[in-house]
Amino acid sequence: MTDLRTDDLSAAAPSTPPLSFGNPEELTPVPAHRSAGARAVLERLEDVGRVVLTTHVNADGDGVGCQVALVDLLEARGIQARIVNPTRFPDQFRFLLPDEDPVLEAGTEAAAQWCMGADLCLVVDTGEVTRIGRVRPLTDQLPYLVVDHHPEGDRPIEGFAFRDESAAAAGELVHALAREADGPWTRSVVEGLWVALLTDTGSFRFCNNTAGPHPIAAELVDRGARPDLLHDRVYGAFPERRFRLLARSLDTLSRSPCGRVAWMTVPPDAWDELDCRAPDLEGFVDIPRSIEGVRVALLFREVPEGVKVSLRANGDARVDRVARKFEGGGHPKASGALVPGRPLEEVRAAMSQAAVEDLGRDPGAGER
Ligand SMILES: [Mn+2]
Repeated sequence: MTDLRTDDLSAAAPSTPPLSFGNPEELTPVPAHRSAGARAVLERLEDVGRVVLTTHVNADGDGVGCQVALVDLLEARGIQARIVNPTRFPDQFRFLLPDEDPVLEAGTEAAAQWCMGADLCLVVDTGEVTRIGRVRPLTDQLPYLVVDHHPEGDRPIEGFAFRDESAAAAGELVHALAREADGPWTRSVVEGLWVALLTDTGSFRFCNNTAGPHPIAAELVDRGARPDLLHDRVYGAFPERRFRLLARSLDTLSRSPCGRVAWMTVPPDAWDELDCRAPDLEGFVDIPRSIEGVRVALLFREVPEGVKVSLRANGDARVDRVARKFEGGGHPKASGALVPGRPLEEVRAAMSQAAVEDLGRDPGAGER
C-alpha cells in the first residue's frame, strides 16, 4: 500500500468511489428549519444566470470553503459564479481552487466587469455591510443573498438572508443547500465543506453540547473527504515568518491580577520586519486562551485603521458583550473589534479591564 500521507491530494478521493456512502436513508437529516432556509435559497436562485460570491475581509476557511463549494453547486444549476473578495484569497486555502480559477481580485477590471454583468451577490459567512469592504461599492446595484451563521449585527446587508446561528460554520448551511439540491458532491464541494467545518470549529473542538457538525463530517468522509490529507494541507504548510512573529509576540504575554484574563500583543516592529500578513496570525489568540485558569483571551494588533482585537472565551465565559462595548461584535465565544483613534496601550488597558469586569457580572460565570 502506498503511503497516503505523502500522496498528493489530487491522487486521493473524492474522485475515488465513496467508502460506504450510498444509502440516502442512512444520512442524518438536516434540521427542518435549515432545509426550509436552503429551499428558499434555491428558489431565489431560479432565473439567476451569473453570481458574485463574496465573504468578509480577511476571508477564513469557512468563507472560502463555502465559496469553492458554491461555485460547483451553482454551476450544476446552470449558474456561473466568480469569487470576488474584499481582500486577497488566502494562500493557505489556494489548494482548494480547481484548475479553472474562479477568483477575480477586487480592484481589477475583470472583477468590476463581472460584478456589472451579474444578477445577484451571494454573501457567505457575514451579513454585515461593513465586513464586505470594497466589494460593497462593486455590488450595491445587485440584489443580495446572505448565507450566514453570525448574529445579524448593526448594519445588516439588505436582501434575502438564510441565517442560522445554531450552525458552527456557514459550511453547515451550504451543506444543507447541497443536500436540498441533491449535490453534485464534487471534490470542490466535499473538500470545501470539510475545510469550512474544520477551520470554524477549531478542528472540531468548538461544538457546544450537540452533535453539531459531526454528522456532516461523517457524511463528507463517506463522500470522499480525507481528514488526514486535508488537515496537512491546511495546518502543515505555514510560512516560517509566522513562527518568528509568534516568538516575538509571546514576550508580551500578560495576565490580569485575578488571572482569568490573558492577552498578547503583536509587536508592530516585528510585524513590519518580518513582512507578515493577517493570515499569519491564525491561532495566536489560542495561546493566551490555553493557559490554566484563563477564561478570556485577547490578542491586540495595530493596523492602519486603529487597534484590532480578537477576543475568545473559555467555558461559560463570553466575550461578545465586551466586543460590543468597543463597537465590535461576533459570537459569545469568539468576537472581534477594531478601535480607531486610540493608542494601543490605552485600548489594551481599557479592554482587558472591561473583560475582567464582565467576568465579574455574574459570579461563577467563566468557570468550566
Ligand atoms: Mn464562519
